[in-house]
Amino acid sequence: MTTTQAEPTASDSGAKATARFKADKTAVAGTPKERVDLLAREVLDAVHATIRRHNVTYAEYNALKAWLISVGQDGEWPLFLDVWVEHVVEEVATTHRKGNKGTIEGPYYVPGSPECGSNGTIPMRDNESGTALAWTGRVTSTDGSALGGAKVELWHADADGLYAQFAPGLPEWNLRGTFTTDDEGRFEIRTIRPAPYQIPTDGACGKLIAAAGWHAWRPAHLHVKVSAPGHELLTAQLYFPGDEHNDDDIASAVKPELLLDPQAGPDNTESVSYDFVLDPSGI
Ligand code: MBD
Ligand code: FE
Repeated sequence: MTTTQAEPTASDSGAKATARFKADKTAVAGTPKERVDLLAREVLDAVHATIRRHNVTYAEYNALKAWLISVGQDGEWPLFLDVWVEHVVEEVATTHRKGNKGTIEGPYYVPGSPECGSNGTIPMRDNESGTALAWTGRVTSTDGSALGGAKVELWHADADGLYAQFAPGLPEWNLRGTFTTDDEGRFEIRTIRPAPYQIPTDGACGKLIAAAGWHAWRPAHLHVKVSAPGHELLTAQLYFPGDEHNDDDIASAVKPELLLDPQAGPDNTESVSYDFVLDPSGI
């Protein structure tokens, strides 16, 4: 299979993220009326204050209305929210943690990726391009005890910045796998280094980026979900030192604790060590 495919489009990556979200998550019924009242009112108050402070015109109001309509039509609400809002939700949800820092999930997680054991290679094409990356690590609890049987779900873009199941032309589970730690909590993963990632620019989010003069880049990143019985699920991303977008990630999801320290090996290979510490749940 060839890796040279059309650029990911809004109707592919963005809208597919909407379908994925609907398949996995449903709106929670039963949010207390007082809470909805409080939050909706404060968000509207903030909008009103911005309009007054900057004398927003009818032309600008109609531009906003047209743009909001197009976000839905392009299926880009998950993309919009995960890029510009989720990082603050993640921040307030995890302030109590003593273990690993996490960061946002983003729009491209798919549950149920193939099992790869404690020492394995993530599903990839025979001719997968990119630097080979060998990652060893260990999952422990905050008290230092090993977490055997912990799951490390890994998903990431390929060397062209494309995600399987969202961009066209990739095998279903390409660069998506579930690893399970051994009795000492250890895992060994072989994958490739992903490329920096540009969010789709041909839909509503791209229109906002262009209209505001922003850029569309995220630094290269590996997504993980790490889970073990009796522990809080850790959702994180790992980054590579020196990436020009580590300091201006459009999704504001980089933290210094999430930077890898890969060591170059022979023949376009790298090795890296990165461990996870999970917080016990229910405290
Ligand atoms: C991504 O790959 C991503 O991680 C986020 C947060 C938003 C868009 C695309
Ligand atoms: Fe991503």
